[in-house]
Amino acid sequence: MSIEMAMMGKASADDRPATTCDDVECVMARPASMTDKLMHYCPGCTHGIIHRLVGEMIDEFGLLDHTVGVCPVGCSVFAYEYFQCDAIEASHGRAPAVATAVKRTDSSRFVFTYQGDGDLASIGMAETIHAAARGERITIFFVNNGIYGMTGGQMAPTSLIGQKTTTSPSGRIAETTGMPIGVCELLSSLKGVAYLARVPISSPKNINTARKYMRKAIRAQLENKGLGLVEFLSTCPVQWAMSPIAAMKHIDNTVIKTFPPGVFVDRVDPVDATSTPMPAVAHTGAEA
Ligand SMILES: Cc1ncc(C[n+]2csc(CCOP(=O)(O)OP(=O)(O)O)c2C)c(N)n1
Ligand code: SF4
Ligand SMILES: [Mg+2]
Repeated sequence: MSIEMAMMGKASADDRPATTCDDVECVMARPASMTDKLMHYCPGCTHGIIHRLVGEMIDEFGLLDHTVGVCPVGCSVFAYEYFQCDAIEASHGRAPAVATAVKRTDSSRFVFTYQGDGDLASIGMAETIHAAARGERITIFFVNNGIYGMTGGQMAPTSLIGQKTTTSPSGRIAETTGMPIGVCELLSSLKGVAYLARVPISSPKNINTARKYMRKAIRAQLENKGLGLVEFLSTCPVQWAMSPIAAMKHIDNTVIKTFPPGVFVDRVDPVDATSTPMPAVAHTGAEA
């Protein structure tokens, strides 16, 4: 079945798991594209929220039978356990290369990668840039929590100046370790990118904005326009040594100063179809 046909047969509420509560109205259920496996993430970690958003999107576009997820190394290494779709585990940083192979082998598949910042912006930077430059028809969900969560809180390319990590115990210093890498800023000059946006996962309003951005990034692939990437400004309360609530506030009060949210590239719905490439301007992330 083609992706177009799959999209016509969108998953409905009837496809969702039945609730066990007969005497209450079910207003929210697990997306049909997700398993009932208990997640292993720490309290306050936004990986779980982003997983749910991915599941919602697969349901919304009716893509479950056509999706291949490419999972990373990092805290989300077991992401394949949480989705009902087919999935492949890539070596650290290699997810865009694996996704390229899957998509080129069977272009009827919807192919996404789910990657942390150590995975995507450090060891996998070459794969990321070249997949974007080639305009691969893949969708990347990029979880920027500013740290190597899984391996004990080492500095990532996205760690903030002054951020204390296990490899920068006095705080990151620009003179010796450089400035944080803005992945959206970096990729926005590449013509193969069809959609690029960054959103904080810090409030229900911003999560709604994330849904809007994810729809566009998915359409970039389904409409054969190029690579789509959404960067999620995410928490790691454990390695940041913060409470879950303080970690959320930290995103809004501090992280967004280094990583301004917004849409960087939109060739999916260009404002002016005759003006390509789109200027790489970050709009405010406050728009809903
Ligand atoms: C080739 C290779 N180098 C290093 C590692 C060790 N390693 C595993 S996860 C990880 C960091 C993951 O950080 P990130 O991608 O930001 O994910 P997070 O845990 O923060 O979600 C590292 C360095 C590895 N598994 N393979
Ligand atoms: S170490 Fe950080 S990124 Fe990993 S699961 Fe815990 S809170 Fe999430
Ligand atoms: Mg990380």
